[in-house]
Amino acid sequence: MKPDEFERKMRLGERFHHLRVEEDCFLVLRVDGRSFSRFTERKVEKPFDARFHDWMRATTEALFVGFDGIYAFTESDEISVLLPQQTQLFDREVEKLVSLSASKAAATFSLACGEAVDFDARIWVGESVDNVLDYFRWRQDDATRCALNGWSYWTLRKQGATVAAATARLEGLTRAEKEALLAAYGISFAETPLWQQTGSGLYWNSYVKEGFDPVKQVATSALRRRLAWEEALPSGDAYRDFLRAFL
Ligand SMILES: Nc1nc2c(ncn2[C@@H]2O[C@H](COP(=O)(O)OP(=O)(O)OP(=O)(O)O)[C@@H](O)[C@H]2O)c(=O)[nH]1
Ligand SMILES: [Mg+2]
Repeated sequence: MKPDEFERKMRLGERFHHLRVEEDCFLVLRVDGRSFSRFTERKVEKPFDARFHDWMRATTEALFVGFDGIYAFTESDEISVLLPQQTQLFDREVEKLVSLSASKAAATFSLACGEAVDFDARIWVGESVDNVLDYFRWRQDDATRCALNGWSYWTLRKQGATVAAATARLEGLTRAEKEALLAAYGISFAETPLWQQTGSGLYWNSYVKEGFDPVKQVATSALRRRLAWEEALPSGDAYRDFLRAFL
């Protein structure tokens, strides 16, 4: 077999390499820590740990900058990064976007926490601004649900309940019932830190940098951007209004 023919035949096995995200669609990369229930149980404070949150923030920043995002959101062990609608990053190739975002997240988090961890990654595709607003509302709802579950579960465990007993006690409880359970132990869910309840957002903040040109002896000004965190995100419709500014 000629070398060219052999090369072509072998390339046929790279079946998914031609997959690309359609043009004009919004693209969100979402990474999620692998087996972090075990990792966090062994390594960090329950139900939430500020150090763990710092590691997630460092990972979010690395992804946001590395993939040139326009907005990023993190809650629990997951991160979503919204890319510009017209991004041509990696030619919009699915394999590149997924593998490199997982590897960037794993490398950054591992260096931050001092232990090797894994992240999985996926792509969410949205066709309209409304779609994207719904996406982030969806992930924020997940943050609230996970925070309430985490607080309820670890409150019971800290009172001496076994894994099975705490899980069984929470099975089928509504949101209001879980909040009532916490209240019975003197915890007001509404007063827990907002970054736990509604997640944290990262975006670019533009500002004017004033300077002085010593050659021309004139004052100068340049538009610069810096990273800005919002740790007290609004929720519901107010969150949609907040997000519209980035779209
Ligand atoms: N103790 C503690 N746990 C946290 C914190 N943030 C997230 N977690 C835990 O991280 C886990 C994330 O959930 P999942 O992603 O569904 O679980 P997972 O074990 O990572 O499973 P896979 O993602 O499917 O691999 C939950 O068990 C959370 O309670 C934190 O600040 N402290
Ligand atoms: Mg996970």
